[in-house]
Formats: sequence, C-alpha cells, structure tokens
Amino acid sequence: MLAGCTPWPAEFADSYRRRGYWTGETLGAFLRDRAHRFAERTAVVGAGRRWSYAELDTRADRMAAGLARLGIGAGDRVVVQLPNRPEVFEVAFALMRLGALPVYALPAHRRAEISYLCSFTEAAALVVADTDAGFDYRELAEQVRAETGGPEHILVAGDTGGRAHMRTLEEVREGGGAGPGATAGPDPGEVAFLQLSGGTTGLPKLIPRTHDDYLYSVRASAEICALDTGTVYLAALPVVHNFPMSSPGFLGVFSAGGTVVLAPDPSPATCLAAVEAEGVTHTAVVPPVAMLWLDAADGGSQAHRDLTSLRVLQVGGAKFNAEAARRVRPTLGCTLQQVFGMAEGLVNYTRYDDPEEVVVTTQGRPISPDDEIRVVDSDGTEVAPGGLGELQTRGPYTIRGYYRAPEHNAEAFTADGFYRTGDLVRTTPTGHIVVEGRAKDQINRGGEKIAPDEVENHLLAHPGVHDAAVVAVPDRFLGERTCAYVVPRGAGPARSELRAFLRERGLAAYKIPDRLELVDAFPATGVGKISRRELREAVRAAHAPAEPGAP
Ligand code: OOB
Repeated sequence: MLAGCTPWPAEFADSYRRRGYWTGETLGAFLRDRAHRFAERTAVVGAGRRWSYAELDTRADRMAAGLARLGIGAGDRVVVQLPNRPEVFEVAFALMRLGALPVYALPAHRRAEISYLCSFTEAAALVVADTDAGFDYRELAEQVRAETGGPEHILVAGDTGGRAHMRTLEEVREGGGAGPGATAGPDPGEVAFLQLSGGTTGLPKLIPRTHDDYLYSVRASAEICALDTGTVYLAALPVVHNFPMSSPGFLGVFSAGGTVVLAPDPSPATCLAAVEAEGVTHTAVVPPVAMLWLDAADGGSQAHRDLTSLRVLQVGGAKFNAEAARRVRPTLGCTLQQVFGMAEGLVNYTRYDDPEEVVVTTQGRPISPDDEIRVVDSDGTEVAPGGLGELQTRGPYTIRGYYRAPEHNAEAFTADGFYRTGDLVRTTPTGHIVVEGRAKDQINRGGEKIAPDEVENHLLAHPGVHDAAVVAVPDRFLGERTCAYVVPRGAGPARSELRAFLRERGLAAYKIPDRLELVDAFPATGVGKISRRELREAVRAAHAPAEPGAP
C-alpha cells in the first residue's frame, strides 16, 4: 500500500475478499465495464454538455494518455479542485487509470487549504477551473505556486487566460493521442484517491480509499438505493464530497447505468428546475438545503415546478430535524432517505421499506453485515444496548488510518482498529442509529465541517490576538454556526480587521467565524493547564447565549 497508509490486517483483507466485498476491480476498469454495458446511454449532463458512457470512457483514456505524457504516473498525487462540471469525471478516471491519486479539494477551498494540500501531498499537478461562481481559480493557482513553489503542472478546465505556464485540459487530452493511456493499471488493493476529512485538528487529515474498499461501498449503496438504468441523479452538492460521490452518488449511478445531472449550485431555483427539466429521480442534500427546497416547493418561489419524477430525497451530512423530515413526503411527494456517513468509511441509510417513523427519527443503519459498530462510554467500555455513547466502527470500507498521520492515528483509531467517529449515538432495537451529539472537536455548520483548532491557529497568527477560542453556537437553519471569542493583545484589532485578516490568509469562507466577540479574558478554570477543548467549553458556558428552541 502507498507509503504513509495503514493497510487492513491480512486476516481482515482475506475475509473481505472471501465474502465477496473486495472483488479486485479498479475504478478505471469499473468505468470501462460500464462503458461496454451502457455505451450509448447518457452518463453525465452538465455545463451544457451530455456525454454517453462510451464518450466519458474514451475521454478518460485520452486524458490519461495526455497526463502520462506530462510525466504523471502511478503513485503521483494530483490536487483536483473542480466544480460540478463533466470534466471532473474525465480527470478523476484518467488519474485513477494511471494509478495516480486525485486529492479532492472542495471548490470553496482557498489559498490556505490548497497550498497545504499541494505541499503536504507533494502534488505533481493541480487541476482547477478557469472561473466559477465569479471566482478565478487560475489566480488562486498562481498564489499557491508562489507560496509553495509547486506543483509542477497547473491544468485548467476551460481557458488559461493566456498564462503561459498553465495548460488547458483540452491541450492535455489532445496531446495524448488516441490512448489507451494506461497499461496494466493499478493494484485494486492500492489507494485510488485521497479525500479530506472534516477535521478536528489544526491541519486537515487525508483519507486514503482503495479501489476495492470504495467500489464495495458503491455497489452495495447502488443496491440499497435500488438504482437502475432509469435513475436520473441530481448532484446538487460538490461531487468531490463523499456523499454525492459514493452514497450512492455518481459512482453508484454509473454502477447501475443511470444518468448524473450536475447542478452548478444547490439553490432551489437551480435544482428544482433541473428536477423538472431532466426528470430527476434521486438527489442528495444537506439539511439546510433540504429546508430551502421544502420552503420553495411549499408555496414558495418554486411552487409551480412539476416534481413528480422525484422518487428519493437523501438528506445527510448533519442531523436532519424530525419536524423538517416529516414535511418531505407531503411537500415533495417523494421518499426521504436519511444518510449518516463519513468520508472515513461507514455509511448508514434508512431503507425504503422502513416505517415512516423510523425514516423520520433515525439516521439509518449500516451498509454491510460486516460493518462492526460499538457504542462506548468515555472509558471505552461498551454501553448497554440503547445507551448513549461514542460510535466506533471498523469494516470492509472503513479506513484503518489517515495518510501520513501516525500520531493522530494513534488517537483516532483504537488498538483493535476501530475508528473513533466522535459521534454520540444510540441504537434502536431494529439496529438503526440515532445521532444525538458529538464528542469531537468539530463544528458541523450545515454539513460543512470546521476544526476549531484550525481557525484558532489562524487567528493566533494576528499580532493583536492574545488568545482565541472558536465554538459552535446553535442555529435554527444551519444547526450550528461558529463564534470566535478573541482576547486581544493591548488595544487589539477591530472585528472587521480580523475577518479581513482571515480572508487574506486564504481561508475558505465557510471557516470564517459567523460571529467574532472580543472579550477581556477567558474564564479562569481553577486548575493549571487545561486542554483547548476544556477551554472552549468554559468559554461557551461563560459567553454563548442559549438559543431557545435550538436543537
Ligand atoms: C459526511 O461525511 P463527512 O466526512 O463530511 O462528515 C462526517 C461526519 C460524521 O462523523 C457526523 O459527525 C456528521 O458528519 N454526519 C451526520 C450525518 N451525516 C454525517 N450527523 C448527523 N446526521 C447525519 N445524517 O458528512 C457524509 C459522508 C457520506 C454520506 C453522507 C454524509
């Protein structure tokens, strides 16, 4: 396995193969197989284009050949920051066919995140869009180059705007000839790509997923979600996120021969129009987006839309309030499926034949009979059935360690290989999981995960900041928002200055605190050295207002 990754112990790997979970297929071969089976069917619609399975397959081959000509090959890391456009699939499959690893960045990431990803992974290339949603990613790529001295290649979906040191994807593809770019292809037990974790530490961790483990979760998800060639899936969230990628996501749709429609943004105006125009049957959103859609369809701006094609609305990424959940069927006329997953692996779904009450009040049950889950107290002892505790899991598609993070791994995984999810849950007698809270240093801002540590470190870099604590405050719409409490040094900076400072440091907008409060001092705790976590608790208790009716 790629250096810096933790393999499954041999007895587990053998058993996952024996039980038919790991089939020895690579993601590159998977697309080839589907291109043979579903050749002329439409694989992807987006940005004004429609590609058949055969076309996507040919493009991926040509792109692989072109990337190989640039010197990109097995084991190389390539940071991919692309919005929801068809090229994202072409590039991802091309890289995976070469055995090179896409490192998926979110479109919302900025210089701080992209520079870190490029340096940490020693990326050979960075792939960006020209512009999207009013933002110029080529300028961002230039800043990353200036800051890190790398990566060697900058490839642009669209137009380079005359920048001589960048190449367009089209040039790369045309430079490759007819393909095939890849020869024998990578080992299915190898890492196929790296995905970002939500993060609980100062620097985000990277999640290595293998061809074998990921494709198992994809096939099983497509089956649970009953996808087929008639499936039209709307990707409303950025497809580089695990949820729209594999739960069942675009890969599940490709597995079944359906069509993926790429939405440029998750707004009700864009997405409900797309449902009507393309006859969308399935889609996936985070809770705040679901609430916007419900309001828009329920006498709001999109009330005139014909949504009869829609069969399933998946909601996940953060806890979906039961009251909102109850509105889904009457308002949108479709089945709700709750999805509780994590990029590290484990994904839970409510099933289509679960009673409505289970669908509305639980976050589902695991994909696999071999997903081992246990609920433990703070000492690591299993609680009685139905009791509240932290969820730990291991199984055929849950990683055993983050990439190049031995110290963090020693904390994030138990000695017997269970991943400590940091989620506080209880299970029901039917085996469904209810997420009740969190035991980890993370803020879940409507599905977007923020590590307080990371934001605090940026604030502490300001000379006028003595100390900072970033905490979650309850919010009816997003579930949680962020508030940064800052103890200034001397006169200290103004709040607007601190915000501008964080933006200048190149932090993604969703990580910039919603609220900034300047305070004289943090509460004294009586004891000597306390953890950041305890400090945040004390700050929250002293300052944060309790919001009536908040979850
Ligand atoms: C998904 O993946 P990540 O890696 O962005 O975040 C995982 C964390 C979980 O540990 C949990 O804290 C939270 O997000 N979460 C939920 C949830 N789904 C995720 N909390 C409550 N209810 C839910 N339904 O968010 C993700 C990955 C694959 C599929 C779906 C979501």
